[in-house]
Order: sequence, then C-alpha cells, then structure tokens
Amino acid sequence: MIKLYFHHTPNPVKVAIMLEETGLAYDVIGVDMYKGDQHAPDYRAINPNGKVPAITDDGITVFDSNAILLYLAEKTYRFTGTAAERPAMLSWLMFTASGLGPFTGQAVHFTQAHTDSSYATHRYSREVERHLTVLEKRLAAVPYLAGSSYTIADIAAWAWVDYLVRTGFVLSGAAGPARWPQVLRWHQDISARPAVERARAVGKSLTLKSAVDEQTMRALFPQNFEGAL
Ligand SMILES: N[C@@H](CCC(=O)N[C@@H](CS)C(=O)NCC(=O)O)C(=O)O
Repeated sequence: MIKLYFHHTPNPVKVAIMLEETGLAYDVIGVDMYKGDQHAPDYRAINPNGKVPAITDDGITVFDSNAILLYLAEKTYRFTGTAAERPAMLSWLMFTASGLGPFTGQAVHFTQAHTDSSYATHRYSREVERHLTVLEKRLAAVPYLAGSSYTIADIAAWAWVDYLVRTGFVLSGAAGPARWPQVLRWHQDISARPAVERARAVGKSLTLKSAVDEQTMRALFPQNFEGAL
C-alpha cells in the first residue's frame, strides 16, 4: 500500500489529487513541518531533502512532488496525455517544478514572513505575475496545459494557482479576473473535479501544529539560525 507523507501545503496536495484521480489505495502519514518532523532522521531516510511530500510504495521510495506525479503516471498509464501531447505535458510540468512553484513560494515568504526586503518582495511577486501571464496565454489557446487532455501538468500547476486563489495573493483582487481570465476558468474547471474535491479533504483529520513560534521558524527556516542546518 502506498504511504503519502503529507502536510496540507501545495506540493503534497498535488500528490493527493493524483492518488484520488487514479483510485490507488493509500495511507496518509502526517509530517508536522511546523514542529520539524521533516528533519527527523527517520523521515530524512525517506526524503533526504527534508521536505514534503514523499511516498513509499511497497519498498520503493519517491520524493519531490513532480517526480511522484511522473512515477504515479507511469505506474498507472494515466494523466500523461496522448503521445502527441507528452512533450508539452513534460514542458508544462517542469514549468511548475522550476518556475511557478518555487517563485510563488519565495513571493509568499518575502510578502508574509520576511517583509524587510522590498526588492525581494517586488522581484518574486512580479515573477508570480509573469508566470500567471505565461499560463494565461497557453490556456487561451488550449483547454489544458498539454492540449486537450487533463494531465499531471495541470495537477501540478493547479495546486499553486489554487494557493494563490485561496490566499488572495494575486488572483483575488479586482485585477485577477481581468488579467488572468483563462487561468481562473481553468482553475474552476479543475476545482470541480470530484477527485480534486476529495483531495482538498485529505489530511483534515490529522492534528498538526498551527502556531508559528520559534520552533516553527527554526524548522522552516533553519538557514536563519546558527548551526541549525
Ligand atoms: N521540490 C519539492 C519542494 C517541496 C517543498 O518545498 N515542500 C514544502 C511544503 S509545500 C516543505 O516541505 N516545507 C518545509 C520546509 O521547507 O522545511 C517538491 O515539489 O516536492
């Protein structure tokens, strides 16, 4: 049985969606990243990068959400798109893995956690907007990122766009619908999928820490603490 190492944040949610879409059986194991569970030796043996998500699947271990999406797509032969769509699927999956995801993470960090760098706040926020505009142009031409088929590239990008919608970071303001109507159309379309609705509920029964205190700051931002890495 697959074990999903989870916290309710965008990267693990991608994997929950894929597991729900494919109907594979899985158990959810909470990794309380506000307490620093991601750095525990037992968890580092599963994900040496000390982040969520990771999965184990009968002796196989896979870490990094995008690698897990590819692994599950290859395991089930689902959500890869047609043969003709596969190159586009890979391109858009990596667009999220190396661009939309990391830049959004940095934008949120500098806007909400460390507001003392206006240069960094500006740079990453503008990069989020630029990534949304790249998505907008693609989704004005095709219904899904790979083309006609809903694929793991959509699942990966949706998790970050959903985060931007829910937190109101960029998309909720008056400018959002005017600037990125196709992104919002695509977001609503995917949000209505039953598997996505079920994935939103994954991990809700876990008791995870919500308070942000020094333990949390040390767990999430060890580079800011001498000798913590
Ligand atoms: N490239 C990795 C990034 C994983 C990642 O940054 N996960 C965040 C949650 S969305 C995390 O574990 N944060 C805890 C930490 O950085 O200590 C992936 O896609 O899985």
